[in-house]
Amino acid sequence: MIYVISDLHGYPFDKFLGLLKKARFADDDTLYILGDVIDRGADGIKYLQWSLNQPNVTLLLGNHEKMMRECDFLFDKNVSDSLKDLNGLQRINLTIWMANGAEPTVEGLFALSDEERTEIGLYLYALPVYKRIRVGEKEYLLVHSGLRDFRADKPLEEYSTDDMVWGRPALTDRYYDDIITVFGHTPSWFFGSAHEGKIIFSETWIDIDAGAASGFPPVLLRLDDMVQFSEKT
Ligand SMILES: [Mn+2]
Repeated sequence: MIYVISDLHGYPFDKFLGLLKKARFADDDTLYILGDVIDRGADGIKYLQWSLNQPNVTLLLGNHEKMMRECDFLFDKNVSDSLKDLNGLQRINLTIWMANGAEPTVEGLFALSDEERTEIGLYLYALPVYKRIRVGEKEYLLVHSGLRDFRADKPLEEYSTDDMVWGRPALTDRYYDDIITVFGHTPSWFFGSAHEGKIIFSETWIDIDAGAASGFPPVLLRLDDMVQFSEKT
């Protein structure tokens, strides 16, 4: 079975494990987390440390992991001990990330050993930006934000990383006719209060960001049969 979830944003890690248990997620199942495990909530670093050790869990790059990566100077103990040494671009990158809820992630990072911090730094650079998968008869494209400036005839390699992690689709947008695009990043409440806390299924895409960053429980979706799991179900 293939499961997808997105935008956990530091959602309590024990609750997340409870969700997997509820779904009877097993070693021969696969979970794709579509980015943004860190920031806003407290447990972001726990997701990074956990997922990098799970052979059947793939974390895709989200814009928050990308911001963290752009602050990789924080992984250098000497720099983190003396933030005054940061150059202009490093200060800008850190300011952007902090303005996007990075405080608990930065605190978590400083609490790690040098080895643990290095391991996470290398992991961030290895995160894939998108995945093409097949589940049963259906083709899926998994990507954090959907595709900015989408054109059906444009090869995926031509989208920049930012097009894939910072896009902001409209409810009326259409992607591929023969591939279902699954993304997060835009919480479903953004498309109107009727969608609050729920996954949105359109004809060509599925938005699985139920809004954990805004207090709505995340929803785990099983692609094989479209069964949903959350705190309530
Ligand atoms: Mn995002």
